[in-house]
Amino acid sequence: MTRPISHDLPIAYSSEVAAAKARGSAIVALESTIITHGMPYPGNLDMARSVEAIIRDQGAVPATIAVIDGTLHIGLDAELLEALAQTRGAMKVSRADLAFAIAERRTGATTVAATMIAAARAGIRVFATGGIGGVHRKAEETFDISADLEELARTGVIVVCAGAKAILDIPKTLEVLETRGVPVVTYDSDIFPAFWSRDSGLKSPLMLNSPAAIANFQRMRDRLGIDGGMLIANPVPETSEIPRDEMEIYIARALDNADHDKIVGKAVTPYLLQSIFELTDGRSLETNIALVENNARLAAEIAVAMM
Ligand code: PSU
Ligand code: MN
Repeated sequence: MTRPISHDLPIAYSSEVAAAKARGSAIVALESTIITHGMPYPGNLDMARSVEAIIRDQGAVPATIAVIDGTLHIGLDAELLEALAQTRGAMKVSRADLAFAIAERRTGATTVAATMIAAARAGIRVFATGGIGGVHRKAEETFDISADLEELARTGVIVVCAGAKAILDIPKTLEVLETRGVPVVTYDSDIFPAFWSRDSGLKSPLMLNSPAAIANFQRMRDRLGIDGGMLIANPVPETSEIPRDEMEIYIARALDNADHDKIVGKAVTPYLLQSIFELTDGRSLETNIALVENNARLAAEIAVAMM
C-alpha cells in the first residue's frame, strides 16, 4: 500500500530566503556546525554575520541551515542566528541523524553533509563552508572517514571550501573523491589547498579560473545527466595563510592530545580545531574566518553565474 506523502514537513524558510525563492534569485547555503562546534562565541557570531553580509554584497541571499527545536530552518533571521551562536550542547547533525534531530525535536547544527541534504531539498545548488570533512590520518586503523565525502558523491550541490583540513590525510581524501566521481576543482590555482595553507603539496585534479567557467561546467554535468556534487577548493588569501610547515607542528601536537584524551567519532574534528586554536593563540581562528569569508564571496559569484 502506498502511503500519502507528508506535506507538513517541519521546514521553515526565513522571509529573506522565501522572497529570494519566489523571485528566483541566487541563494547560497551555509552550514551551522562551524558556528556551534567550529569556533568559540562571540567570534563565531561575527563570522556568521560577516559571511552573510558578503553574500548579500554579491547580489545573492544567504541561507544558514540548522535544526532548531525540531524545525529545519533554511535561513536564520538575526535573532535565531544570535541564539544559535550562543547555544551550548547543540547536536552535530550529519546524514545519519538529521531526521533524528527533527523527529526528537532537538536543536542541531548541520555539517557539510546534512547542509547539502537540506540545501538540495530547498532547491539551493551552491553552498559555502570552511573545510570539508575527509579521510582522517590513520583511517586504516580507525575507519574514520567523514560522511561529507559520501554526500558529495550523491547530492547535487556545489560545495565551496578552502580544501581539506590539514588535520586529515589529504592524499587519501582526494583518492576517495576520485573513486566516488566527485569533481575537485581548485579556483585559480593548480595546487590543491590545505585549509589554513594555500599549498597541500598536491596537484589539484582540475582547475578553473572564473565563476562563469564553474557554472558552465556544472551545466554540462546536468546536460549529461551526471548527478552528485562537486567540490570547489578556494585557496585562503595569502595575507591570512599559515604556512604548511608551521601548521604541521601544531597539527602533530593536536593529534597527540586527541590520542591521549581518547577522542573518537564526531568529537574528533571539533576537538582538533579547538586544540589548534589554543596552540596557535587564536591565529588559526583568524585564518579560519578569512577563508570562510573568501569562500562565501566565490560561492555567491558562482550562484549568480548559474542563474
Ligand atoms: N569547517 C570548519 N569548521 C568546522 C567544520 C568544517 O572550518 O567545524 C565542520 C563541518 O561541518 C564538517 C565537519 O562537515 O566539521 C566534519 O566533521 P566530521 O569530520 O566529523 O565528519
Ligand atoms: Mn569522523
